[in-house]
Amino acid sequence: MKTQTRFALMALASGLALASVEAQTAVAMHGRLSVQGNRIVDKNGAPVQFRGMALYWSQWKPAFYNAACLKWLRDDWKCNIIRATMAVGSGGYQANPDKEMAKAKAVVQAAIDLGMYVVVDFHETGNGNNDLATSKKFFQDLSQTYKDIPNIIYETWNEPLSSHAWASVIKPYHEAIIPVIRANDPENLILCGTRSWDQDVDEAAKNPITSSKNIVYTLHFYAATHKQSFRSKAQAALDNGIPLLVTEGGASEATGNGKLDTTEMRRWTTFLDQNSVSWMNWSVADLGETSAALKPGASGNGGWNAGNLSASGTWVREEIRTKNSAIAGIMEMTKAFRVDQGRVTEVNAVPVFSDGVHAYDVSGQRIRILPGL
Ligand code: IDC
Repeated sequence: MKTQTRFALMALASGLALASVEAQTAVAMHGRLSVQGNRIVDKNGAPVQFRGMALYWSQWKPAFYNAACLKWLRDDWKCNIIRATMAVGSGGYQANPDKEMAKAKAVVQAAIDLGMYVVVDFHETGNGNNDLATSKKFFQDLSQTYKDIPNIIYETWNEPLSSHAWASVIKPYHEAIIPVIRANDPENLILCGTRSWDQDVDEAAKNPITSSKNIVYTLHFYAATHKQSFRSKAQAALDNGIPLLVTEGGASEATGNGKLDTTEMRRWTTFLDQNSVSWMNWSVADLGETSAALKPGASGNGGWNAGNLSASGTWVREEIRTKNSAIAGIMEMTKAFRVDQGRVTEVNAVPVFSDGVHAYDVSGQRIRILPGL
């Protein structure tokens, strides 16, 4: 989907080159995702990395499950991916299937309209395998409804515990849910949770799921608790050939509260960038806890000012905005026209990075934007 942004730039570095650029959303640019080796790639086979936010538990913070909130996260935070964290127990989908599914669908529809990727998470902490019928019903409904759109990514079990064995409990659970999704949706990514709250990705890599393509493994980290040894496990998993995606990552302690460790968080985001691992931050909520991006009382519809953001929210917004804006420059390139000695030629996909003010060519050389051209 195109937005109204149109600008032109002159590449001083390469003589008389003129490019006209039209903005595109992440999904318009990258389309259907798939897995190649340990990377997620786009419709053209190019590795991609997305950054965004995880919404908080759906039954406790439903105010954020709407299009206005997502639009603000896309336009102000520059998020290109979002996670609907669909509570199962604790008054979630098990007790109120229609009510909770309606929230999931509101978020997916908003993501479709806004050209964002959307992870729908079966937010069972612990006992995802206890009620297979509920889980199958959830994913049958979603995959039947959204089988034709590239935006959706299914997350089958938020966090298995350390007491669940990968080989005999977790992997068989995923292998039971995957065919339910695949009967409707043969292509879109399926994220599979790993042992010990999505930390033992190295174990999954040694015994991966082979019954379907486009399987990605979930990694969670809370930087004030999980440090280098957890990154080493993630590196081992990647080295063993499986792709990872972080559906919850943040600078707080594992409780979601406690210390905010932005030094360790920086180490994590550097690691994720080096390995093209997409991530979402926990969480979009207006709570007093450290991991909540918003201070109590912030609107459910976005429009947040600096005073609405917590210390975590301030840091994470800056990180997502800065890094996704560089990508947005590439995403915005649909057509380029080169003018050389009076001759105009159309060229394809000239890679140009933009921070919204300046544009840069691939070598990092600054290119001047000429407004109005
Ligand atoms: C936490 C919330 C907290 C809530 C708790 C309930 O931040 O307000 O009281 O759930 O269990 C996870 C879970 C995620 C947790 C988060 C922080 O997936 O539900 O949210 N966390 O503890 N895994 C590791 C950390």
